[in-house]
Amino acid sequence: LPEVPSARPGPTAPVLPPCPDSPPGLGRLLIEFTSPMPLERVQRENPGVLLGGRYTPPDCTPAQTVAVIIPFRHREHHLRYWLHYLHPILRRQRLRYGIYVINQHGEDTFNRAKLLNVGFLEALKEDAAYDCFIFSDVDLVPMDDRNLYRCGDQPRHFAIAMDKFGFRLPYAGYFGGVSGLSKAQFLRINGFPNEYWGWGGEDDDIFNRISLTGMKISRPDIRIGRYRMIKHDRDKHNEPNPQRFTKIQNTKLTMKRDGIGSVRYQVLEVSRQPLFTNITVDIGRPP
Ligand code: UDH
Repeated sequence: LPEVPSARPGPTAPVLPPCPDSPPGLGRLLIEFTSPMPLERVQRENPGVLLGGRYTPPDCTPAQTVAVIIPFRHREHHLRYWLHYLHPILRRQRLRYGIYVINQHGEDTFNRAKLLNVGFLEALKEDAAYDCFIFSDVDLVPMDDRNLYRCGDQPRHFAIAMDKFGFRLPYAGYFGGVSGLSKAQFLRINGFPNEYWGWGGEDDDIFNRISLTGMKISRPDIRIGRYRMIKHDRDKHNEPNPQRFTKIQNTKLTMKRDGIGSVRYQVLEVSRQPLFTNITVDIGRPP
């Protein structure tokens, strides 16, 4: 009888170990915003990042897939510093991630929280595997990469000790700057409000939503949650919203009808850049 060739295992994908809970080599960072930062340099420094700003650790399997969502308009100069610092940080943190810049089209009043809602939905259209969403202002860079950009069993507030607030939490219910929610946590609060036009209040509304649904904010150690903010003047068309004080009194009533379930917008362009995905969107204007 002819010898039956033994089944030889074909080239299978190697099974990678899980990524470490506490990745090695993390700590304090020196952050400054004075060196020139051309985009070509940032691209050169990050060859492992794939088109659209996607990255997967080559040697371990991460527990989560993280979409980083940035509300944006006319801050190209800040974005270059953000990408320069954050790509290596997220890489060292052994994350599988993608970067989404949600660019508000036109010159009507800015609406940060609505842009973040758009980012949540559009990132999921790009990759249904996203299960953790980090919402970051474009001008905030962590000073310590032990501040892990991951989701946990409660919504996470990362930017708790900013230089502009003297490295302290400005008030106990502060949830601004950089925050993170799992997909389930985000849906549980019906996402973010769409009706905060102009500066302020939307982060307090999000804090209220979290409290009202029985969740608690988790925060890093105050020595680790330190941030530098890129100094800037007040933007045009993002004036402080005078309605914010009354609106945040009413979250309990408004959160059911205003949120991820009711967001209306039109995507004008999705463009996959080497270090991020840019989504330009028409979100309308205040009534
Ligand atoms: N953003 C833009 N473009 C805008 C407005 C806001 O991209 O025109 C985004 C950006 O990601 C920014 C975030 O929204 O980081 C938050 O807006 P902000 O930086 O204006 O809010 P912040 O509280 O500053 O950081 C308030 C104005 C400070 C003026 C200080 C003058 N010395």
